[in-house]
Amino acid sequence: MVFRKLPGVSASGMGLRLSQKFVFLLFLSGLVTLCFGALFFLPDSVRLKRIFLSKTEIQPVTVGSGSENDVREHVKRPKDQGMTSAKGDAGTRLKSQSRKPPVSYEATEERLAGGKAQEDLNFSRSKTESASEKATSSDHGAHSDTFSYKKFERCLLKPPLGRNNGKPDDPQTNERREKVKEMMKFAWDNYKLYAWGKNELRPLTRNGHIGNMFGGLRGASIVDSLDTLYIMGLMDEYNDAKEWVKTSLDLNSNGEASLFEVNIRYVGGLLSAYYLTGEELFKNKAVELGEKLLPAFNTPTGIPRGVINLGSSGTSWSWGWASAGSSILAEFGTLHLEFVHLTELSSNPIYTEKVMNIRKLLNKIEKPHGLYPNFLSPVSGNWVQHHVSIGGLGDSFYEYLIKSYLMSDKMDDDAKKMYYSALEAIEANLVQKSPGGLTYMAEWRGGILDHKMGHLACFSGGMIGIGADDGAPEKRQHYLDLAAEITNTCHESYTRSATKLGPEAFRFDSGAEATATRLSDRYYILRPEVIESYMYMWRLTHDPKYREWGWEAVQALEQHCRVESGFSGIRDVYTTSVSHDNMQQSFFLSETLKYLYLLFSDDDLLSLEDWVFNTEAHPLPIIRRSCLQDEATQEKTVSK
Ligand code: DMJ
Repeated sequence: MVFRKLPGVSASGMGLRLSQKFVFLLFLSGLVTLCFGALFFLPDSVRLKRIFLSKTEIQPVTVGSGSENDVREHVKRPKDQGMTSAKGDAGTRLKSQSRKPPVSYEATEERLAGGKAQEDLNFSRSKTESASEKATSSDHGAHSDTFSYKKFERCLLKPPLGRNNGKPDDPQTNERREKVKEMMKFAWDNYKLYAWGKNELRPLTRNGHIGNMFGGLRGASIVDSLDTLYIMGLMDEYNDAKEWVKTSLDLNSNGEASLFEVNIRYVGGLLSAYYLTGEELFKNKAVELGEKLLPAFNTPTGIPRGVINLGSSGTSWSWGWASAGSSILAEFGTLHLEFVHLTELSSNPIYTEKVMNIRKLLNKIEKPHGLYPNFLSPVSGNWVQHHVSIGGLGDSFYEYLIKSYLMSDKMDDDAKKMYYSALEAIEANLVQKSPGGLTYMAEWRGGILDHKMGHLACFSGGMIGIGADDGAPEKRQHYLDLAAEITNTCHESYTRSATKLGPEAFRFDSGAEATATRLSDRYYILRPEVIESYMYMWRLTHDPKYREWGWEAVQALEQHCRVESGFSGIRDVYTTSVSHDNMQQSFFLSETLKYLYLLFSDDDLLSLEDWVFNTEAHPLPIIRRSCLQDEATQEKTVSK
């Protein structure tokens, strides 16, 4: 084909010389390179990246070895990230008489003096990721009004701290309660002295531990302790903790964190602190942090991955050791309580939407023998392995089903159905009786039973107990009995050791009855689960043995775990010449000591009629939707 020369246009085109054309092209290509560079390297370019990259490139899946380390400890980080291991809540009172707080509510108000929330708190709607991710409140039962702390308070059946702060009449019980308070003060003072601002105290070496479970977040022991200090009336300590949160809790960390751990400890701790005190600071931090967790849900199924970068990139990974890039049941199944409250406080439905999506998938998927395996692919939404456990990797998923139901003021029927059918499957497949007559929960590996029970599984006594009232009426006593039997077995795992503290895992085979047979299972890291069950069983039955068992644990902790500068875990519960692990876990302050304190307190301190405890023992209030709406209506009528 012949091109005719256009009049007035030179042979070199647009009247440019060859060298000029070359310089122009060079400039153009430089400009293009610059634009693309900015697109890929600026921190906020993630959304644009999505246009160019496939999802998997944005959210790399780390395929790991599938080792079965306790997910709670998060010992292993994605191998290819080069990470090392880590252990691991005036105005006109409109309330009806029936809901009127008893006299000692003043005690609560005194505590809150100067720190109470305003009558109406204005919450800015949190950012959502994209328009498509926005959902209307009504889609998920989230209320659309801004949250009012006053309304919330009026909907409680009892003052949070009870009459007289839960002080028991019985002098001996009160003495024991005071002892636990002293332990908390001791643990806290040493943390403050040697590890302030770090995540945990190393009591032997008298320094702080940071670890890598919380990304760049710091002060895990502080956030985990806020509510414990507050309910114990350790107000100077609580105020120090609050001040630290205000001035030093930096949420703009760029590190890679466990979604589960950050949620249960930080989000849970901040939410509880807000609901107990009405300090807006805690609410704002909780919502801010909650927002940072959302990118973990950007997977094909909406099942979040276990590890998230808290920085602006929001990338997420699966644990390097989790089979085939899978997500862990106990991790993605332990977000519901906190996320529903994040929606409650922010009026942003996205949090509830995310966890309801998890619920939907789990409800639909086929379950082997009605059981929930521990590993699920966030990509395909299929189970990856058939390992089922009520201990590590599975545990708090079951706990959050029954607690979701209770926290919804018994409105969340799906949670209820899922909980009771899971419990039936557990009873049919996992619950065993030992030759010595001890009831235990075995683990299930594709149909084969492993006759082992982890310390972590000992929370199930309490869980089955609090769910006893809401299953089939004819099964109430059965569930209470089962709860008592499991709690008894866990107590046996303590009494059969030299230190009277329980091992990490105990077995029922090769002649063993509730004892550890492997050296590697003999340690005790200040875990709460056995004491947690004592506390629930005490509240449910008032059988004095539970308080006695709790006192045994206090004495054992004092004797074997208390060191000069704090409390430490021990490496072998079967020898009294103990070797300490040099770690005061933050859950010791958050859970172990709180459950002990509650065990020796009256039942109206954080009454189970008003509160559910998240899996890190942070109390979250039951959401009385009808009362809150009623209060809202009454308030509007009055202000007209
Ligand atoms: C805590 O962080 C939580 O209770 C979690 O659900 C499981 N275990 C540890 C303490 O053992």
